[in-house]
Amino acid sequence: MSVNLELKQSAERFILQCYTELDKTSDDIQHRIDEITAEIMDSGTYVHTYEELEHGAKMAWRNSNRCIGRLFWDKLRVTDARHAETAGQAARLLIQHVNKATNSGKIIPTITVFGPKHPQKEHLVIRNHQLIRYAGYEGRDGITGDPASLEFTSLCQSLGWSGTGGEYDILPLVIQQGDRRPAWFPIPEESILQISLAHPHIPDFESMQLQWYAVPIISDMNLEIGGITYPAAPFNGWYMGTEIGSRNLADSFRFNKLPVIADHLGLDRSRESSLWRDRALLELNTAVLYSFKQAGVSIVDHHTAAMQFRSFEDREYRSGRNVTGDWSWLIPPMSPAATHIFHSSYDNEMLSPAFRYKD
Ligand code: HEM
Ligand code: NRG
Repeated sequence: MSVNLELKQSAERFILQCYTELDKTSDDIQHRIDEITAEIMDSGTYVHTYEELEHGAKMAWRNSNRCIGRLFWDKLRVTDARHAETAGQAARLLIQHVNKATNSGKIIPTITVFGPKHPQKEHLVIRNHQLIRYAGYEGRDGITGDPASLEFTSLCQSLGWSGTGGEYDILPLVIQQGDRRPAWFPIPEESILQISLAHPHIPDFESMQLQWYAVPIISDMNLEIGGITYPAAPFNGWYMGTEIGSRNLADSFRFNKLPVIADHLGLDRSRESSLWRDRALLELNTAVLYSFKQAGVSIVDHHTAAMQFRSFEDREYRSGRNVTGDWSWLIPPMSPAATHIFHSSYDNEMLSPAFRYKD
């Protein structure tokens, strides 16, 4: 078989950078590149060692231009799930991911990597956007739950799943092996840590019955390392408060909670210039941070996150690496100009290894 040149070059570039960062000798590097070249000639692809998978996944996080949380890239916990073949085996490993990453609230940044795309073998795909997410239902009097989940919720229902029709129904895991019909698996209730929102000063904030889950676990991106694509590699860190308080619960096309919060606060919604939206946003974000803290669940506010991102930038430059970033995603959706990121500019070149959207 002739060698796949593009794959060989991607592999070489990755091994050189990875092994250099891991302080390997030039002999080690040459030996590994020769080995991979022979393997690609023989089989059309190559298999990462655990060490390469682990460091490659960390590099992909470090290269995530849209992520403000990258200071901790070297602390990622990498679980090798390349042995999983069936949807059932994958579901077990995903529930284990949820449990171990949640860690009773002291969240551990974790990635579980399933088998790569392969010229001869079928691979697994996770159909969920995040492992834990709320369903969305379209009814006669509007949408209940998360409007962002309408399409995926319909898929789940077409597979035989049904929820309660409530505002905060947890969706099942949906896993597809090759071209087969996707299989669904409920996540055990006791595995899903959720936080009811209360406010440190506003009486009866709880009566609005707002809540969110503890751990965001993105499950619909490809992880690419050295030319090898891992189509199922869910990862998590912890939340930045604004993701919940300024977007998920606040966006008019998501849970749209600002009007009901403003009414609870007794604000004047008859004119925009009362800034009722901004006041409601501030109290909602306060409640998110306060409630997660009270529950002992890891979360970061946007000012601290921006300061951590500045430390990341400093440390990367000291290590001789350039920092790439996507300004429009890095700025927090609340008081962006109060962070240094707003006043900086970033090169949005996409480096490899990387997390990439699927087609
Ligand atoms: C995006 C924070 C961990 C990879 C983001 C965003 C935030 C964030 C605020 C923007 C999300 C949005 O606007 O929707 C954090 C925090 C972490 C963390 C506080 C705590 C440790 C991680 C980890 C990985 C990662 C562990 C991967 C190993 C990414 C990627 C995106 C992203 C790929 C872009 C997602 C997309 O394009 O939809 N992160 N992150 N992050 N983060 Fe992180
Ligand atoms: N905005 C999304 C989550 C995107 C990723 N955010 C993180 N990632 N914090 C949401 O559910 O609000 N992470 O890996 O920690």
